[in-house]
Amino acid sequence: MRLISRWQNSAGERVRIALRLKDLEYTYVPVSSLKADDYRKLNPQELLPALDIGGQIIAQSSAILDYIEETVPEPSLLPSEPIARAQARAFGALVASEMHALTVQRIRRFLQSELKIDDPGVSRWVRHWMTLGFDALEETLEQRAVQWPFCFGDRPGWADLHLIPQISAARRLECDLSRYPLLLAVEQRCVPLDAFRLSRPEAQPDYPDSHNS
Ligand SMILES: N[C@@H](CCC(=O)N[C@@H](CS)C(=O)NCC(=O)O)C(=O)O
Repeated sequence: MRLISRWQNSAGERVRIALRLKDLEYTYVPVSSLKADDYRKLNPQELLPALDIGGQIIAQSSAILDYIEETVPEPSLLPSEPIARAQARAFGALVASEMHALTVQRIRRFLQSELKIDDPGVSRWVRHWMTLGFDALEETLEQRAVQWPFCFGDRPGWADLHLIPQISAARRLECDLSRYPLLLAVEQRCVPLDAFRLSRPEAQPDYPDSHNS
């Protein structure tokens, strides 16, 4: 399996974490090592990540995560109890569809360059969608039937692998996260774990040297 990604690719980080939680070996292929045309031929959506399984490409992190979960069911990324299972999926969907998709770099660029929205306006856009999302995520954790150490269980899974990259993205975009003690407590538990630590942007081979200085 080859995972085509980029160091600062939140959707790719979700997949990197999932692969490591399941102890699956994969080759990390920085998109910068491919010609733009070659990547477009592999993945017409041109977004990252893409999973290459012997020449067959799966795009979209949610589809990749489903594929991984279906083909390697154990250890499962999802709770076994159906309601908690659906809630973990809903938590991930909130992050991917209602937060990340609205604040990702190409959306911000479009607001700036096509709609001529100034920097404070773009920051306001980002903070709006991040705040709505994080408020709902925090309240979701408050309302859980059981106050597990991770989002939906005693070990990290689907919800956590969506949450952690989104928290990092929010910090890069200077969002205030101090109002989210439950989310930050989950982050504290995830960060030292190998699956999360080794999936961080700075642990990727294409992480630019300039960021180390
Ligand atoms: N819905 C997509 C989102 C993918 C996405 O927006 N990826 C961004 C980065 S997180 C991207 O490809 N940006 C272009 C780039 O990094 O070159 C998924 O979950 O895979």
